[in-house]
Amino acid sequence: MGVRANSRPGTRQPFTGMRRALAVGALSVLGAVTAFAAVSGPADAAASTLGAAAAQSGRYFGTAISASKLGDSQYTTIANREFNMITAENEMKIDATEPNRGQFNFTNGDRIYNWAVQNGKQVRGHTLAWHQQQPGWMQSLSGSSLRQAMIDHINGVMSHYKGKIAYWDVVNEAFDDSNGGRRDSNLQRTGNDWIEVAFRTARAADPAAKLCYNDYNIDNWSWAKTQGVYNMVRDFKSRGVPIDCVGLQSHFNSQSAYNSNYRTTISSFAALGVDVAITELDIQGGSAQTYANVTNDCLAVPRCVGITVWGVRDSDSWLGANTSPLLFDSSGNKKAAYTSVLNALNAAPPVSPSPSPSVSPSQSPSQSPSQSPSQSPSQSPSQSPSQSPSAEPGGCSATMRTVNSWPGGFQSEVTVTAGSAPVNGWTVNWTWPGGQSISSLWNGQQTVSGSNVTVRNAPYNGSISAGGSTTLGFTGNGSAATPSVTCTSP
Ligand code: 9MR
Repeated sequence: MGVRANSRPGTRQPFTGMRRALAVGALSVLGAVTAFAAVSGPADAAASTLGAAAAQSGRYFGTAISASKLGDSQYTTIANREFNMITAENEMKIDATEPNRGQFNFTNGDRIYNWAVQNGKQVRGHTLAWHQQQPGWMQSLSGSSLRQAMIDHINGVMSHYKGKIAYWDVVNEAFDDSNGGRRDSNLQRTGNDWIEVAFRTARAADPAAKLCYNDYNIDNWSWAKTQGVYNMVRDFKSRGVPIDCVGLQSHFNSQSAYNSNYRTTISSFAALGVDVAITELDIQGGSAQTYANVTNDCLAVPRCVGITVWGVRDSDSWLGANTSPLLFDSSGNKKAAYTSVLNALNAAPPVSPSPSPSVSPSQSPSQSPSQSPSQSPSQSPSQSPSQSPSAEPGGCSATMRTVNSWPGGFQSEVTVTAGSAPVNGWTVNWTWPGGQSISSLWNGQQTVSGSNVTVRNAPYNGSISAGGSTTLGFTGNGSAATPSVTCTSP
């Protein structure tokens, strides 16, 4: 059973509850959601806050925020200084946002959202479809009416925040704790396709948000639950179900301990063509070494886009202050774990601005899981993206790369880059060499004429700043190919 939405943070379930966690996300292409990768500097200019230090390698460092604490100046001072990604701890959950069917309430969600953006931070949305923290009316539904209620809820919340959320935890904690299959729940009993329906609904509701699956106990690569989620993500990518990211909640404790195969887990998910985020990190006992290990594992994988800790001070944690799980003590002092995370972030090599890190074979799992995925990163991404002629000043250029491929299909990404002047509207064009076709495309509007494909910007990503870039993606039928892409702008 779950802890209700109105539970106090310290109110927690027995152990299974302690092992719950949440999701991750990715950087939106929206202007409102800018990539941290733009921040870079000399490698030896150590940053003095977590957010600035993470930004040096194009990542974010976030925290969960509780609306009830926004009046606590020690809390907001630390949060504002250190973090640049914000997750509402409870205020965007189902019971908070739709307490009565069809009546949405965004009062507290908006308080957190507004505090975040007014302080220059991005926001992760948490969470749209979950077996817990459902309002009473939803708990009593089943079958097609519950399915419809889930769809309506996703549409209602995502339309309110349309274009404003970098990553949405679309589905949270849908897998069983031990057997690698789905968790039984009222949502699961509406049919096994409920998760993909949630993702398709979410993509249509806000194409700019990166859509994440979020869960706890999927950190250890050898665990059946990890493999279950991995197989679902692989299946979704192969069938064009829109999923952009996986969130490893990463609530670590003695029974769900950090394992050195964590890096393998992160790189294996990334190799499927999704971003990975650490979404609810806390470590009972607060080991500085374990915090450093977690940070270094994320830094080792280009598509590990950021880390969120699940609270600011120990006294803010759902686990209770006596477990010492976070980076600041209950008086707001930096702990040894804080220093180890900051040092690890500062030691990471800076990256050049790149909104869409590519996946390289070096990210392939170096360890075999005990339950080896049936299909592993033999679907390696293309290392030679196509090049288009260099852009004239004021124009644009575009490249295509293969993100993933499988027998009879593939997934690709096109990066559109502005020249030395901003671009307001763009069109890219290419010709398929061998009968390929697009099955699903996002972040653009396509027109197909035989083997020729033209994609115009979507309503929300036509404006690119000088030297900046944006991406569109698609899944295709046939053999992966990277034809040259031309780009024009008015
Ligand atoms: O920290 C949240 C706590 O305040 C709530 O009472 C609880 C209700 O279920 O949810 C906690 O956050 C959870 C998150 O939403 C999902 N993963 C596990 C987190 C800790 O339980």
